[in-house]
Amino acid sequence: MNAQKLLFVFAIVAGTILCTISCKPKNAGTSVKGDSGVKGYVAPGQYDEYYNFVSGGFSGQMSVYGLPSGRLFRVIPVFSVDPEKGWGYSEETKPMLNTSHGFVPWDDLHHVELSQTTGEINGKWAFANANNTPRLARIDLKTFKTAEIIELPNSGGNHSSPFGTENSEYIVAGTRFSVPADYANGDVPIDTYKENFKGHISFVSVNKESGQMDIAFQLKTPGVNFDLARCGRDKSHGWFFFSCYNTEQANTLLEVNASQKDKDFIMAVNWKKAEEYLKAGKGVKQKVKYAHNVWDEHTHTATSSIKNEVTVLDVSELKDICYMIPCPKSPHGCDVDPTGEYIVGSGKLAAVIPVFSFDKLQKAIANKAFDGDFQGIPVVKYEEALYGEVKKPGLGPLHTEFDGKGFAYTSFFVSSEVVKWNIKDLAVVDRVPTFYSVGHLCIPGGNTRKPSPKYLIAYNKITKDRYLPTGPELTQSAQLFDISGEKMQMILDFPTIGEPHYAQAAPADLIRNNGQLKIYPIGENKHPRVAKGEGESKVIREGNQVHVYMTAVRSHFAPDNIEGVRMGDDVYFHVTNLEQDWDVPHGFGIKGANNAELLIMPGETTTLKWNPDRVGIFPMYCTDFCSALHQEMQGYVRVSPAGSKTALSFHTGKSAKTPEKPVQ
Ligand code: K7E
Ligand code: CUA
Repeated sequence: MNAQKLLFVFAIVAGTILCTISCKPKNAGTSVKGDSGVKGYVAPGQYDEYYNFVSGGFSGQMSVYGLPSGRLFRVIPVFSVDPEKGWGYSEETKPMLNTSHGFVPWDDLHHVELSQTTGEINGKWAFANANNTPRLARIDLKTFKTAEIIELPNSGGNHSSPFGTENSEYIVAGTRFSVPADYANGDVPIDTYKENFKGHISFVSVNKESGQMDIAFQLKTPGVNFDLARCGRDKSHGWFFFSCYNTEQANTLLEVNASQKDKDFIMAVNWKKAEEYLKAGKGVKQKVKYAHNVWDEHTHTATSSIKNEVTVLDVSELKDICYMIPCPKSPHGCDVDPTGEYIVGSGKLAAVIPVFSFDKLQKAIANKAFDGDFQGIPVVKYEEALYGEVKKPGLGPLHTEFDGKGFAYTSFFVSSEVVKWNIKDLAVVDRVPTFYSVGHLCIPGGNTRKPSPKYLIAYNKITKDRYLPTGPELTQSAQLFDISGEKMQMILDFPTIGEPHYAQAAPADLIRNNGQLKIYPIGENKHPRVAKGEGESKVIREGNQVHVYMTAVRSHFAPDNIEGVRMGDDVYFHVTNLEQDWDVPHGFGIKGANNAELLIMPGETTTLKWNPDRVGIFPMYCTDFCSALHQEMQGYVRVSPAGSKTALSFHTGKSAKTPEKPVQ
């Protein structure tokens, strides 16, 4: 079938499916059968079994749910500003969103990767990708805060990311858009894609103790679109597998032009070999520019530095790093089973799911069973790497997870279903509908050596008739299935934040016992503008900057009356929360601030910058209901005209006419 015909058939099938789901299916309301909903029930006061870390898509954030309840615990701000928590608004957090393009307050977060040791989740960190302005984030699971963000040079659309190796030696990030490298001349005609557009894959090292990231090296590849990736594990540890589409190297109307070939590729990368070349000095240092932003737990402050160099290995020159495995037809998901032997490619437009064998691939490479090359990269013969094909699995396969009991579960976007199949004989053994158009799946540990095969969650793009409508946009959703038996059984359905793509889950105890931080000890607060007690609170003027060293404790601020601020001043409220009890944040907001609130954790100092825009009295108050007298936790700032003689004064509890503290 030629490509156009196939696309046409695809469109008809997709159309038919959309028609059928536009009216409420007869059994949609009863898809949770009998008492199966009880399995998802977590009684009030009971803890969930798993933490579920879910990507927020175009919200740019990561959300944390409990499983099996589906209760939302927290939205962790990552790549987007979050006024609720002051993320990207406070002076301390602004540097986290710095890039070589300046402050970028939004991104598109698709994938979550939990750190691993010997192929098992270790509960330390969660990594996430920014698609739009290519970045990687590391979230510290002790604090549930974004601890680090590193920008990726030479990249566009950081989609094939972040995928980790078995010991989180590297978090790997492949570019979706190939583009002229940052170190090459980018002012070229767009239709010179084939010559001038290159792919770059970043291997970002992760310090085992601190988690600190660093771009160890990049692989320069021919221009294609890298879509998704997985590391090899166990026997295939040392390898990485990337799905590629647009191997046609089209630069316009990809819908048609990137669907020409019957097979695109899965690129197999021998990263241990790449490490050898790196050691042997085969890397070329290239001039680039990227931001590296790090959060300091002692100062509660981020710093951003711009780096200028990256080491690049060219895979068309260094012959034995990369191999192309043909894979039908615009593959999206690329997943490796818990044994490391089977590599599953999910061609969005393919009628089969090819399963490749790592052992066969190694033999094929040793025997040079190649079908020529793709711009210098050997193309392994399809049959020589193929273990077998899952026949007629469904329409539009996207992503596969594993249960560690010999079964794979693949999502089908077009036919809206999850299909369970046997990895050995490739027979489909079960299928269940999702409502509707499922993207990623998650089984806790489903990408590790040891999955826990109890639940599977499907993340759906379209919910149509499932929930109360909310204007032109309807919520996306997650659906929970019990997979402990032979047949999958839906037990819960809940809406999600933003658009969920990939998610991972970890046993609750693993995260709870990772040394979770409950408070920041005030004695260890190294913030340069901390006030460690009310006696240290003060207001000082440095030229046109006014620095307020403010403390917050139930239920007042010190100081809570400030006079002598003038038009044209930059006022910095450095608020230290003196509380040392778990879960007693205070908030801080002031009228007219072109900014957000602060939400200050116990023991922490956080800064809000404010430029008063008019003369008068400005109320400020605590935004987080902290005590019975929370509503009394408030104060005033008096703003006088520029050049006013009003002396700087401040206090809590005494008359403004007699400042209790000397003016500095
Ligand atoms: Cu399939 Cu961006 Cu992982 Cu979404 S991607 S579904
Ligand atoms: Cu402090 Cu409300």
